[in-house]
Amino acid sequence: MLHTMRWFGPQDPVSLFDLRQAGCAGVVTALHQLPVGAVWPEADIRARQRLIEADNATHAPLHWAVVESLPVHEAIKKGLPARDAYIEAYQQSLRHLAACGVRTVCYNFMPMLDWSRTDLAYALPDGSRALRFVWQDLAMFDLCLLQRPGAAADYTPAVAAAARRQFAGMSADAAAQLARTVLRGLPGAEESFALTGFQALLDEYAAVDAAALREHLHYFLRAVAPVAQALGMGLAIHPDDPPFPLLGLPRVVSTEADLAGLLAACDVPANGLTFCTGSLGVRPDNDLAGMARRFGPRIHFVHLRATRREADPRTFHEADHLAGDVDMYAVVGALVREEERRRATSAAAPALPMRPDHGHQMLNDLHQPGANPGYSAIGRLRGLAELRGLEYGIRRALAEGPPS
Ligand code: DNO
Ligand code: MN
Repeated sequence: MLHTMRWFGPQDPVSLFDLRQAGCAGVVTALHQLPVGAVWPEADIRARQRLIEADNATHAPLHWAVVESLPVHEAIKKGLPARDAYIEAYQQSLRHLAACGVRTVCYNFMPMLDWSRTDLAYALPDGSRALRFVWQDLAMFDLCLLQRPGAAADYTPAVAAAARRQFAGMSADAAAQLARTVLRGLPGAEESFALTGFQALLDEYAAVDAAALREHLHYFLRAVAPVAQALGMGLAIHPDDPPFPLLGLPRVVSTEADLAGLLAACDVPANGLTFCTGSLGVRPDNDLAGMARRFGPRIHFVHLRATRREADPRTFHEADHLAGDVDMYAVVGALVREEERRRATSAAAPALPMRPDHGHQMLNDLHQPGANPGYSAIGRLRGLAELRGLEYGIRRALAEGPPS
């Protein structure tokens, strides 16, 4: 696989040399400075490429392997009349990226919120810190802070009662922190919100149920995937994170059936997946290794990360890369076999780009505030090192049989 990490651009406290030293050959980045919906000018894409390649003559070479993300405008998700202009802009950005040789594009189709957590510094037994999602904390935000009409129907009476009790004993600071964590938008999310006015934005989705959102996704795919196909690109939709509806907003990229449906909606190889094990793995009904096998040819990009489900329903934290609920041995095995299948078809088939999705805050990074939650250097370096070792072992065992 092509080993990559996400880089948030010149503002990222993690440097391109950090990525090199972690063993990356590819960089995953986006033009975060441009507003959602704008055409990405070719000159801006080339400028970012020059930054990435600036030290290539004298050091281990890096290249821009994957765009994450080319964000989809809310008008497209809502199916508004303005969507066609935004779709044209999207197609134009794809043309510009292809002209620069950047051919893999990750995006997601989650309404309003990108990935969501309720705790960004959950202490693990070894003293490192992880991202965590606690369903009862989301209920507390929803019922007590946002006070969304109709919210009570989304929680069991027991969860709702426990959330209200917990909220009654909570300090104003802790409540404000929870609201910031849910609304601020995590790294890579292009939008963040304030509590005031948030309900009005949610109301704009009142008419968009899961069936409508799915229809809007398929409409988008039928418009952009053929363009990507003609340009020799791979579009890679990122699954919902977490893979269930939040705050009354529908989510339609959560299950194997969802993925099969969106691939069938425009059945060209360019219409493909970001196979994010951490997102999909939160649902016990997602058979990850089987999905990696069944969707193999349509996987254009891989996020490897393990989540650990906790006792309370829908609650999980990000575990060590090889130690969560995800059977990483089986998943990486399926992906290595998929890569070999591609190479058998064409010797020039490019390596499948993968990144260690997130990592824990650990070692020196615990004392260095400022890194993006989930995206500090050392935890991701550890994750990548473990995953590279796993991949190496699987490859040798496949080629040579087990060691004697
Ligand atoms: C979560 C992360 C997300 C992801 C975006 C893709 O698993 O990988 O930030 O990058 O949702 O659009
Ligand atoms: Mn991911």
